[in-house]
Amino acid sequence: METIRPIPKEEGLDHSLNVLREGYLFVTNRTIGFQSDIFETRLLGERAICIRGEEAARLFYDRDKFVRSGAAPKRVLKTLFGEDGVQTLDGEEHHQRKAMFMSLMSREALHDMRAITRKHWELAVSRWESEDSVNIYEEAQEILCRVACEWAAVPLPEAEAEEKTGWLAAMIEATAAFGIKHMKGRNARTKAEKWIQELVADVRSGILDPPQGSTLHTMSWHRDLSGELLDKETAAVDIINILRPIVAVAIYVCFTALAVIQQPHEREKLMTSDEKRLTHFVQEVRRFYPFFPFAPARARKDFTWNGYAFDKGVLTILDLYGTNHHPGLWDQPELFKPDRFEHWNGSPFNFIPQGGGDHHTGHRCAGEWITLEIMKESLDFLANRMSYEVPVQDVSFSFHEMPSLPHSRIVIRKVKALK
Ligand code: HEM
Ligand code: MYR
Repeated sequence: METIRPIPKEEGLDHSLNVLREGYLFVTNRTIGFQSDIFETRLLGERAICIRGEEAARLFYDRDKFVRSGAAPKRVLKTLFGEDGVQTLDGEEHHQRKAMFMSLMSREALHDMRAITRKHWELAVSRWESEDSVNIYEEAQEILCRVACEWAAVPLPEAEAEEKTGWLAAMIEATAAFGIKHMKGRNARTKAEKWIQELVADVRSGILDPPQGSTLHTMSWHRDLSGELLDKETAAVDIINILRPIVAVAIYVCFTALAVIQQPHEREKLMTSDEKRLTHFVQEVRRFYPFFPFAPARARKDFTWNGYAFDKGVLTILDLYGTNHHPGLWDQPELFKPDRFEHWNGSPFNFIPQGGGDHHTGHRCAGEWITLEIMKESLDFLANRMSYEVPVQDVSFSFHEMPSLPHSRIVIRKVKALK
């Protein structure tokens, strides 16, 4: 029989406020303090086990051991995820809904995403040539809202682009915020769901006929395990689970711009737009900068892992940021070195900015491949396809802001298209 060892335990009634104070470093700080990649704390009024590292990720994505139902806090469901979306499902229901998402990610669809991204960057850059200064984060959000809608076949009248960008961005920014900012995200979700529900109704009544294979078509006509169409509320939540995160890629675009500015030596290596070099650079952006901090799940049953007891239902938090910076997995994790991806072993559990495990059978991000396409294309523009000046500004970012961003959002001037 396996000997049971106690999980190192943090004293205190509740540490939720520390999550807000320490942000992306909450788990890392304690794993250093305990000298352990597993510890127990209390979050949102209950016991929580926090884990990081490759073996921890392998455990977390074992579907026999963990479920997602009841794991995400209500504030996350009311802003970021939406209710009854794919993130909250388990078992067969999850598998079937996830297959619907993954059917949207064919090689051809990824190619389309790259081409659509290029088109909208080109339009934006030529617009910027006559502007005094450009805020990369804000502009990227609007570019990506147009990209998302075009790729998903969601009609976006020009006059509504700014409004819809604002709704999708507000959901992302509200998740870990309080007060007005949080409420703004909840309201934005209500408005966005209504907008998309009406489109689903229009597709079903024949008023709209989006192309087969597009998000709007696929999700409007998807049938659940019992053979029923998704109710329009759920269809809208999952369509927004495509649109919103594409807008969220603006955060990575902003960090990509920061890396291009701060790493002239690495930028030089991108001069030929070589696909492998672009890939390594954006992989390092995803590893290095803080974005999605951690993922929550609950133990499906009582079990032991490495001698530690997990009780059925216990809230378990996998530290994504901390795994991507684990000193046992990454050489000099606090240095930005794209070339490290030359030798990365491709493990689904050691590099997990968008979750780990398998895209089809687990909860790993459905949009990881399109994220890479958008990022590579955006990087090529930022490094090679336009010239610009970077005025003095505060490009620092904080670990306690979730999501984190360079404080200036990256402002550039005197933009000129190249090539
Ligand atoms: C799930 C991160 C972009 C769609 C996730 C998860 C993370 C994540 C951490 C959860 C993994 C887990 O629960 O174990 C990110 C980041 C992105 C991004 C940092 C960069 C902006 C996208 C894009 C799309 C997308 C572009 C779609 C177009 C989804 C969906 C899920 C998901 C549908 C739920 C998958 C499931 O529960 O099975 N993402 N994501 N994400 N992501 Fe992303
Ligand atoms: C998406 O829109 O799904 C993609 C990424 C959004 C990231 C927002 C990060 C903010 C903090 C999230 C805490 C989540 C805890 C479950």
